[in-house]
Formats: sequence, C-alpha cells, structure tokens
Amino acid sequence: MFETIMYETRAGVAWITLNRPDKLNAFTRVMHKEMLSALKTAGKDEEVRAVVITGAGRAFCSGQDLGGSDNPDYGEVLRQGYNPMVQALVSIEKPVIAAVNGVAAGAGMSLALACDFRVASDKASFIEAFIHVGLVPDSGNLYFLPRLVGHAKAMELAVLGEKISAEQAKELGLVTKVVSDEVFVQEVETFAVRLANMPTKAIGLIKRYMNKSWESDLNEVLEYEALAQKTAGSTQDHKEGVTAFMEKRKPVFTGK
Ligand code: T3D
Repeated sequence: MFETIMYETRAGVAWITLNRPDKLNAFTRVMHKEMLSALKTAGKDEEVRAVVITGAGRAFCSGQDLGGSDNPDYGEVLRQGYNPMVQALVSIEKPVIAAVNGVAAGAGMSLALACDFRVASDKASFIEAFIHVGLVPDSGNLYFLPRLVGHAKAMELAVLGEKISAEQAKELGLVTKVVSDEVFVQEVETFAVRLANMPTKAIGLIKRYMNKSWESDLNEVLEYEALAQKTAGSTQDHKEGVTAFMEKRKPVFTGK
C-alpha cells in the first residue's frame, strides 16, 4: 500500500511507522503524501481511537532528506508537504502519540512536537538540526517549541542546535515519559490502548479547544468550554461515566 511508511491498526490504535531506516526515516515528497493519507484514514476510521507515530530502525526521523530534494523552493516544500501534515495532526480529533524511538532531528523533531504526547525511549534524542544547515525551524516548530519549553529555552535549542537526551527532554517538559528501550514498544502500546479506551469525543474536544485557546481571550475560551461541554454532555460516554460512578463500577467507554 505505502512505499515509505507502514500503517496498521490493532486494539483501537493506528500505528504509523516511518520506514526509511537507512536514511534515518528522512522525509521525502512521497512520505509527505503517504503521511497525509494515513492520517486522513486514521481520522475517518471510527474503530481508531488513538494514533501512534514511530520510526523503523534506530531513528525516529532525521527531518528533510538532504540528498533527495527536487524542489529548490523550500517555501513550496513546506506549503505542499509539511504544513498539511502538521495541520492534519492538529485537527485529527483523536490523541496522537509520537513514540520517539531514536533521534528526532529537524522536521523530525517538529513532527514529534506537533503530536499530543511524546513517549521517548531512553535511546531517543532531540536536535534542532536546521541551524546546522543554515535553515530555520519549520513544520510548526516555531509555534510548538516555545509553547512547550518557554521562549528562552526554545531560542537556545533552535539557535545552538545542541542535541538533548530523552532525560533532558523530559526535564524540559517536552516528553510525557521516558521508557527503557527494552520495553519501549510494550509501554507505548499500553499507553496508546489506555487512551483508545477513554472517552474519545471528549479528548477530541479538549484537543480542539486547547489548541484554539492560544489565540483566544478569556471570554472566547469560556464560550468554547460551553460549546464543548454541550457536545460532550450529550455523548454516550458521558452517560456511561455517570452511570458507572453511581453503580460504583469501572466505566466502559465506546468513543460514542
Ligand atoms: O526542503 C527543505 O529542505 C526544507 C525543509 C527542511 C526541514 C528540515 O528538516 S531541515 C533539517 C534536515 N535534517 C538534518 O539536517 C539532520 C541531518 N542528519 C544528522 O544530523 C544526523 O544524521 C543525525 C543527528 C540525525 C544522526 O546522526 P548519526 O551519527 O546517528 O547518524 P549518521 O551517520 O549521521 O546518519 C546515518 C545515515 O543516515 C547516513 O547515511 P550513510 O552514510 O549511512 O549512507 C546519513 O547520511 C543518513 N541521513 C541522516 N539524516 C539524513 C540522512 N540522509 C538524508 N537526509 C537526512 N536528513
């Protein structure tokens, strides 16, 4: 089906694996198209209630393929390739986990930042590699990085371009948790399945309006909350949550 990625679903989770291990999963034009297609498929599939993005081999993603660009207009490479992918990641109303198995460099780091959660192997690292090839952070990096780690640290990472370990990333608040490489896949699976069994519609609404809150004032956010709660309050999962509470049992959420 796909040439540069793998896509599979199990237990309510869609797994997207960047699959160019000999190039440390560097992005190509084909990979952009395939990522967008996979994200759209995962977004539409009602059985899918969480998405995991990871890399094959020893890397998560090394950013743009430095040997393979056939478009000299980098602005267009971003508009046509990276930006739609980042927009898809943000607008998919399901939790998206970056399972950072190894190095995440350049736009590979941006990809991880655009996800809702980052779970890192203790072998993972992060590097704002752009500056080493005379470029600026892109693919949402200038948006997400300062929001995640603060302006001063973001400037330091982006301008100095020093590689940071998974543990350092955890200390900065960049990753949710760091997991031993031996149990990495199992731990990611456990986390993803946990999310896939939660009230999916409520998670989607949290994601939508938390993203919007960055560009909104308090009155707008109060109204977003009212809109979101009206929707969440009419879901089967809300009814199930309340019923389970009253019956003193664990709720079984279906994502409806
Ligand atoms: O269109 C546009 O260009 C605009 C958009 C730009 C977005 C960006 O992402 S710009 C930033 C691009 N990425 C980089 O600059 C990172 C380049 N890679 C590295 O700095 C290092 O490879 C890593 C820090 C990621 C890992 O280092 P290390 O020592 O673990 O591995 P390595 O030996 O450098 O790489 C292993 C192989 O992967 C090697 O190939 P070889 O020698 O075994 O045949 C290397 O050339 C290849 N590789 C790694 N990254 C890329 C790559 N090949 C093509 N493109 C890459 N990005």
